[in-house]
Amino acid sequence: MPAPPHLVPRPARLAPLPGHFTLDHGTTVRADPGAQAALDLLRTLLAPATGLPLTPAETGDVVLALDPRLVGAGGPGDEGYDLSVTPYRILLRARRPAGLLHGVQTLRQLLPVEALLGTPQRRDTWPLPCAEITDGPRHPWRGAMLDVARHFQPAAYLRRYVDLLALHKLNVLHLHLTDDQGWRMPVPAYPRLIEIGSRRPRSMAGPAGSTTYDPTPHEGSYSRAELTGLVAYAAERGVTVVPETELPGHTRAALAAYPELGNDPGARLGVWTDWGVCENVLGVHDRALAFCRDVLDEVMDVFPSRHVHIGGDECPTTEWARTPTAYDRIRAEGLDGPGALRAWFLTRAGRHLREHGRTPTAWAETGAELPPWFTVMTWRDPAHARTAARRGHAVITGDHRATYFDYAQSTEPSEPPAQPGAVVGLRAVHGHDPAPPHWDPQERARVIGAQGNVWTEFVTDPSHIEYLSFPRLCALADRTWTGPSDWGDDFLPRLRAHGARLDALGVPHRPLDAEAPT
Ligand code: TNX
Repeated sequence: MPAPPHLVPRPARLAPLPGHFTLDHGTTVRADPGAQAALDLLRTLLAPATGLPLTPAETGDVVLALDPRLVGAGGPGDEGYDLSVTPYRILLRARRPAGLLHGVQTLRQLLPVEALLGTPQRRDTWPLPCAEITDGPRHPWRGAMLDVARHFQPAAYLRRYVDLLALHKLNVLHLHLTDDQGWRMPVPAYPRLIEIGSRRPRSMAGPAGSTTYDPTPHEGSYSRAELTGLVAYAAERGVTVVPETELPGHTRAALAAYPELGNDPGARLGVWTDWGVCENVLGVHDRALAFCRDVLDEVMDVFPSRHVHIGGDECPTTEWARTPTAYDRIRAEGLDGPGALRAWFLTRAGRHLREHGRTPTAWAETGAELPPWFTVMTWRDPAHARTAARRGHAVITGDHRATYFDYAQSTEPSEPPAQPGAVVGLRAVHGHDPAPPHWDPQERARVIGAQGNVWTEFVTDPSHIEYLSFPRLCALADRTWTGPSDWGDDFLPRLRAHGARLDALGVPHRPLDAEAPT
């Protein structure tokens, strides 16, 4: 039997077969009506390098078919597919369109690596090794978070990032749209969120390169059309864009625009130029609650995702402690204490989302502080994921020691600027198990997946985002799509071969031979 092709993520089941199928200018295709989107994607992806017309014909050499009765396609939900490559035919089948989109990415990885280049190649034939593949994901949530609040990235770049996620069968782009240092999404009733909140002034506090603040002025925001366009672009690639607007902390940019939303209506707060945790937070009053609803209404209008993220992390209570009426309000509801006030806020906002059929999603500070109908992302401590699962939450793990891609990938001095305080090596990502086997089966079942988080305090440009993301996202994709793999015998050799694909796509990444095989 031939050696298996090196794919990332590794398919659930792959049987290599002798021989090749060869795509050329005469190759015909047939797509079911429900498979048209997958065919469009295949054409779009292959066009720049191959120029292949993939002409439609009743008896296609390449067949893309939707088959709701398909039982072979592995994995939960809607994302599995079956792919059969023989010398005479390629047959890609799935129960749902999302599975076909993943199958297209597998086809793309089976082709010679030049197929991923962005310019026409002098090659008439494009062979793929024969194989039978039955594939599907282990976890339904396989994501990456990009913080576009600390440093804005243009919408065109987000499309490229979506392309890179889709190549790896990652299916969620979580956009961190607001924070103390910038508000990036327009909300029609609050124009100053952009006029003021999207512009970070020059900081006079000290030198460039500081790890506690950034002296450089910075600004940027998306138009509604850019965001809806991104949502559609991502959907065509099987990626859901999940928006996050932070509440009730990490809101200094909003408070700079509308001080009356905070705890001191007379305050003159600029957009924050420091990094870290800002003590200015939303006030406990009806104006702030109305603001949350208005923001979330616009968010729901622009983003159709089932999950809507409302932040919730790191909310200092300093200001609330100085405002006697803050606690009066929750005590009247039988609640008390700093944690209760934050939960009170999130619960209000969460109920609003629920009434509109969405699933409220938030960062977990302990895993035990929110109503169980929240989907939570754990980040501080791996133990929080189990606490949250025991309470009945759907859980996405984002443990900072394994999935925070703003930390450096090694201690080598050649690493680009990164969040100080920890190192998240490739091996930590590879070894991250979102739902460890020693947990109870019900607890494990509540873990819906994991995501890599690219916070951007120290990241200004796309090439830096990509260097931090790769190859760590490859390991995350392998872990969340396929499950554990042998580091030295399986993962590393596949990753090294996959490096040629990253290079063809012009993705800056940490060198792949830097990792020791044992
Ligand atoms: C913690 S994780 C944060 C972010 C920072 C990040 C830096 C989380 C929910 N909050 O605001 O950017 O650490 O690593």
